[in-house]
Amino acid sequence: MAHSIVDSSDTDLEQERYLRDATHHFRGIEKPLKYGPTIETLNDLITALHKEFDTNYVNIEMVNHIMLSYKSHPREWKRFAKFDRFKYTRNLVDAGNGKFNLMILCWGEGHGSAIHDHADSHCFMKMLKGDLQETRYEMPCSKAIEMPNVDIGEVNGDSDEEQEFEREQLNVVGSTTITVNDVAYINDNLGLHRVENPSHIDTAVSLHLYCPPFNECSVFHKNSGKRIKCPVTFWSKYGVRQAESKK
Ligand code: CSS
Ligand code: FE2
Repeated sequence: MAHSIVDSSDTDLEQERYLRDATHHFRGIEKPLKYGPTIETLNDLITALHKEFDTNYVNIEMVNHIMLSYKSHPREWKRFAKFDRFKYTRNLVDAGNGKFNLMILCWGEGHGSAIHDHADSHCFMKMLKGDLQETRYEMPCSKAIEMPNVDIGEVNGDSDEEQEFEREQLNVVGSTTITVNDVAYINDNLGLHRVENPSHIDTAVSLHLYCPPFNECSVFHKNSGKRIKCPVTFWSKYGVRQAESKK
C-alpha cells in the first residue's frame, strides 16, 4: 500500500501555515451558514471546534459559524468566569490540542485592554454577558521592543512617556459596541484594537477563540505607535485559579 505515515507535527505545521495565510483574506461572516451544524450548548461548541481543527485544512467560515450559532447560557460558562477587581481576566476553557485556545474573558466595570495585535492569529470574540466597546486602529510600521516580564493586562499604553521616540500616532478606524451573542472578528491584517467594558454598573463576559494559539502579542502606545511585546497569561485554567508562578 502506498500510504505514507504523516507525522502529526507536519500536519500541525501545515494547519498553522494555512491559518496564517487565511488571515490575509478572511474578514469574518455576519450570519451563521445555512449548511452549518446546530450548536445548542457550550459543549456542542467545543466538540464542533475540535472536529473542525482535526484536519490540516480548517474551514474558517465554519469556525465563525460555530461561534455565531451558540446562544449564551450563563449556567454553562459560569464556572470559568472568574473576575479580578483591578483588570480583565483571561480564563482558559479549552486548549484545542494545541491548535486553538478558547477562553472566557471577564471584564469588571470600566475595565479595558491596551491597544494590541493578535500575533498573526485569528481572533473571534463573542459576547456572553453585557456589552464591550471595540475601537479599531490602523497597524503602525514601527518595530517591536521586547518587554518579557509585563503581562498584557498590566499595560495601559496611554501614558505620554517616551518623548524621544519617533511619533506615529495610531489612527482610529472605527468603533463598535458588541452585545450578547454578537461575534466580532479581527486579525493583524485588519488592524489593532482596544476592547473596553463601557459600563460602570455592569460586568461583561466574552468568549474568545484564537487560532493558532499564542502566548505573546504586542501592545501599542496610542500617541507614538511604539510597540511592546508582552506575554499573555491565564488567570484560571479549566475553572481553577492559577498560582502566580503557573500562569
Ligand atoms: N486579545 C486580548 C483580549 S481582546 S480580543 C487578550 O487576549 O487578552
Ligand atoms: Fe484582542
